[in-house]
Amino acid sequence: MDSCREIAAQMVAPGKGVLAADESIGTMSSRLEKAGVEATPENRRRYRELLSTAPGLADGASGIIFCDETLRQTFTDGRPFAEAVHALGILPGIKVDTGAKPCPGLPGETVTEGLDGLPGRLEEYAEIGAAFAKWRAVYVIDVERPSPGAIRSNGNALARYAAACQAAGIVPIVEPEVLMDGAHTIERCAEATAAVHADLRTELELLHVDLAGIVLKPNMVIEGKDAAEQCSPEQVADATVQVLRAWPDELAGVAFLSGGQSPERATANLEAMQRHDTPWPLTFSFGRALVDPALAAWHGEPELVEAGQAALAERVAANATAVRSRDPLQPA
Ligand code: 5MM
Repeated sequence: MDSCREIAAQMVAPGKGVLAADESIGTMSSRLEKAGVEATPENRRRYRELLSTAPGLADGASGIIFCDETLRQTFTDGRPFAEAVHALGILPGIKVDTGAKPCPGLPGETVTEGLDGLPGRLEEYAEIGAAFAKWRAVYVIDVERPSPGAIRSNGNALARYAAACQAAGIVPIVEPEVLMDGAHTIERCAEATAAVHADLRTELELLHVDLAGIVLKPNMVIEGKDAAEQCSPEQVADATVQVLRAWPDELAGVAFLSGGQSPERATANLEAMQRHDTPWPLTFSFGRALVDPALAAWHGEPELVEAGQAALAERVAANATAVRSRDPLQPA
């Protein structure tokens, strides 16, 4: 348990965030194809190696989340991904959920699956070298949703996952994502996110999950992507921190997902959060807001690997700088 606390603290150390490169095979394949790259296991491997070996990545990234396929692949030089990123000073993590699936009894809502056999899988991932894991629950907003059933089903699954991870000595990233889909207001997002978090805290407590040994990965509290007006970074930061204040001080840290925001907006919102005095660090665990520019710059061309890496390094550095602005000991 103590090792979970130490690793969680490393993951959210000042000036550091986590790169989410754990797209499932289906998601990664469609993103590659959209970028004009053939969706093969080798191209998915090349892309993850490009990301992992971006020069200076360890300056701003404490960890990288991979999916099962990547964790079983190797760098071009034959070293397994976990071993190779460890050597770069970066913690390897593994997405262990098997996806958000339609929830029986709750049309239009999902429950994330993957609990069957989880303790055995975690044992194997620990042997392969994973330091932390990730599980993402997904909640939609509309007039009647997220429903109490979806909130409770997903909260319980997140807690069971987190408890299993800590028993295996692996830090759980606990990701309750309230989607930006829709035209809802920031106030409605705050209401839904608060309800999701309240249930999640109860479920985590019931299963004796040590909050000092988890990293919470929530959505920012923000208007829906089809809303008429976009909120300012200050409005997003105020609303987000207000919802997060219900979490106890012992929580190791908060690492936000980007949720479909532009890379620049996600960074500006993260930067605005730093002006709030909170008992836990507020950092990033972005996927698209870090990797989209890299994929666009690379688009599968061997001679553009450096351009892709430069695009990733630029986004990681921007977010690391934003996060560093809260620490008076670090230059902003
Ligand atoms: C990288 O995307 C992750 C996995 O997605 P799928 O299993 O659906 O392919 C995803 O969980 C990601 O870690 C989070 O949603 C954060 O990513 P964004 O892009 O929202 O920052």
